[in-house]
Amino acid sequence: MLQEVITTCTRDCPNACGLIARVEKGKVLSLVGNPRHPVSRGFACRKCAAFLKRAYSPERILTPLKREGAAWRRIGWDAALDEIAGRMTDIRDRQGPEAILYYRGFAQRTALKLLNDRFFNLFGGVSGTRGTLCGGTGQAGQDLDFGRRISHDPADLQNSRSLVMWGRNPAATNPYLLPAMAKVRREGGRVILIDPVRSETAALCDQHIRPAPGSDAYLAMAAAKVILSREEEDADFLADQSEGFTKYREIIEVFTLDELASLCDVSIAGIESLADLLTRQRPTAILLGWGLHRWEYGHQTVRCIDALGVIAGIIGIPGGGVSQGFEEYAPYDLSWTGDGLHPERRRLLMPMIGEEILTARDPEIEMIFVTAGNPVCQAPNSPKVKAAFEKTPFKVVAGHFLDDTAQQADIFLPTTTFLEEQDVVASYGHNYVGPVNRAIEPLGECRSDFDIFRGLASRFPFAAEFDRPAEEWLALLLSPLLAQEIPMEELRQGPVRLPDAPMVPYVDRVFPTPSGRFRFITRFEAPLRKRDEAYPYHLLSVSPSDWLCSELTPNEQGDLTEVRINPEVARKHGLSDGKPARIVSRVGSTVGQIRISENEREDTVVFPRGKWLASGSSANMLTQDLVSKAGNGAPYYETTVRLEPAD
Ligand SMILES: Nc1nc2c(c(=O)[nH]1)N[C@H]1C(S)=C(S)[C@@H](COP(=O)(O)OP(=O)(O)OC[C@H]3O[C@@H](n4cnc5c(=O)[nH]c(N)nc54)[C@H](O)[C@@H]3O)O[C@H]1N2
Ligand SMILES: Nc1nc2c(c(=O)[nH]1)N[C@H]1C(S)=C(S)[C@@H](COP(=O)(O)OP(=O)(O)OC[C@H]3O[C@@H](n4cnc5c(=O)[nH]c(N)nc54)[C@H](O)[C@@H]3O)O[C@H]1N2
Ligand SMILES: [Mo]
Repeated sequence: MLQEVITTCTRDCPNACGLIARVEKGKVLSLVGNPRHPVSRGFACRKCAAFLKRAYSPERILTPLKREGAAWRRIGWDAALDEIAGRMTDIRDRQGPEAILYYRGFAQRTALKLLNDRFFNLFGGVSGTRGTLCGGTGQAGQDLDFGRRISHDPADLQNSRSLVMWGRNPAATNPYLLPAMAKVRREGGRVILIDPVRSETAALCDQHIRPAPGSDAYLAMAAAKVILSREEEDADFLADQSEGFTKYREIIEVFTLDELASLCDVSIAGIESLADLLTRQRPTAILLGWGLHRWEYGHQTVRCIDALGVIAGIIGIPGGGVSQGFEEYAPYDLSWTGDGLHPERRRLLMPMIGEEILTARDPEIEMIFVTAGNPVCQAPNSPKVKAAFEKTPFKVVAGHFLDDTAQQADIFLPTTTFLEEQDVVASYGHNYVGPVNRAIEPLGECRSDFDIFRGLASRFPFAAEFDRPAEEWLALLLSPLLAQEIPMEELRQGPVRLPDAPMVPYVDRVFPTPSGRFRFITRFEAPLRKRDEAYPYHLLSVSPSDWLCSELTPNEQGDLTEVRINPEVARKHGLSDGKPARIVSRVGSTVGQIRISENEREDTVVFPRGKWLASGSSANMLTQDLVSKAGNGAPYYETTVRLEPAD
């Protein structure tokens, strides 16, 4: 009998689509969009169909494994958990708990996975991580400006007359935006893409502005300058609801419009078209993507765009706003993570995790426990991260496949996918919490992270502090939501909108800053990007459209990553379309397959991220491990490279 299970995609994507799993005889036959999800509205992307192949892949690991020399040996759960608990106790007794590093990746961010932290806190407070590989930089910028980053609800896009996709590629990464873009255009409004790369989204826009990589702050200043020179700014807002405007104006007065145009490499006409859109096709919604974050001064870029939004008068109005992302942990009572059980423990910087592990002292890192991440492949400077893992005596990795990080493990623990889990998930791309209902029993011997940590906790004196059924934990974690008269049964049946989330933030134009006003950026540091003649091209290691982060199977590592370059660049280095090329940075080198494209800039190499080191075609073999100036983000795109033919 065919059974339909309502669930939600929990993968690392802002869409968090409502899904229906069609199940027969304990097997998911198809995963389709849930038409009753107000944001994804029945849509499910092709990565979703591919996910079934992933979940049922013959390469998926379904039993715990223990490394023996170069080989893996199957072991039972009890043996695996006993050994982990024993090693942890020994390390804590000799070196203290901070000799253990817990690394929680981004692959899956459901409610119950917050309890992973609870386990480590009950154990004694191990070393954690700080900062992020994803969106921290821009968020830091918006927190400075608005007091707290709050985005417009996606439903508010129906009020927009024009849109700016700024460093965002929804055609690949966020499909719920596509109908909104189409609607604006149908109704005579324009959609502008701002991206140094000719992304999949470009074809869905009216105009593509291609600034020099990392130069958007100048573009935003230039558009603001045009609006101010035309005296089309929102003068009331500037006078009554903002602070720092005079200082900000001094920053932009330093440059002439021509200088700004040259700094961002956008024509005056291009700059004017952006200013026109903002002031003459109001309201405009500016949607910031994650590409903007991956720069050392990404927070300044975002702050300059926020300033442009204020000057254009699109803040606090329906259909407007400078929106960026949502709080995926907003619905929960975070005290259950147990972060308050100890004085603040050591936290290693995620963007420099290799360096941080290698240089950690008092105590040194003796053990790493990884869940839901593949840092050897996805964190900057893979060679260094790999060296750090190799140097660490004991590693446990919980995941689905033997990826680059799992290959470093001494013990590999096989985890369930969301099809096999009972949980809930919020989104970093909208305001709904969605149910994760178990569609099938765990495959093989797989266990959810929750069951893994519950099993581990049962081996320690604090077992009782962890030992509750999942549903009970969910009720505790979700207590802020349940307190608002949203019963758990309702949440099991379909997505629920967070009642406190505004449709339009800052409508009263009062901001959660100390003064209650919007804060303009008042000091601008020009990024010092000296052209490195030996490595002249910016490596833009963007999100791939065909897969998610590093979620590929070993089988899918065969083809080289397709690397897009301009014909002039190809000519200069003797590279041909379809042929392999070696890409070299100051960190390392890797190989890709050249795709020559008229539409790419002459100063970029576009290299989709995610293929494993094992493929020989992996972006982070090249990237420098730096940290952004605000928000502890990972400025992947500061890395520059050179190209040479490869055979
Ligand atoms: N198919 C697919 N979907 C995904 C992911 C995936 O791997 N594959 N990853 C998920 C994750 S983890 C995230 S964080 C999101 C990311 O979602 P997006 O932000 O939409 O995607 P990115 O490719 O990270 O970056 C968007 C664009 O920013 C551009 N960019 C880079 N530098 C600059 C710059 O200096 N200025 C401007 N204006 N643009 C710039 C890039 O060229 C890129 O096209 O997507 C999620 N969805
Ligand atoms: N060069 C370059 N690198 C980048 C970026 C870039 O723009 N350029 N972007 C960065 C961004 S935005 C992000 S978010 C990061 C993402 O990087 P990571 O946080 O490392 O995430 P994934 O690659 O998604 O991790 C995938 C692994 O998680 C495991 N996994 C999946 N679900 C679960 C689960 O429920 N439990 C457990 N225990 N394991 C699970 C699977 O085994 C899978 O192999 O990558 C970053 N890396
Ligand atoms: Mo991300």
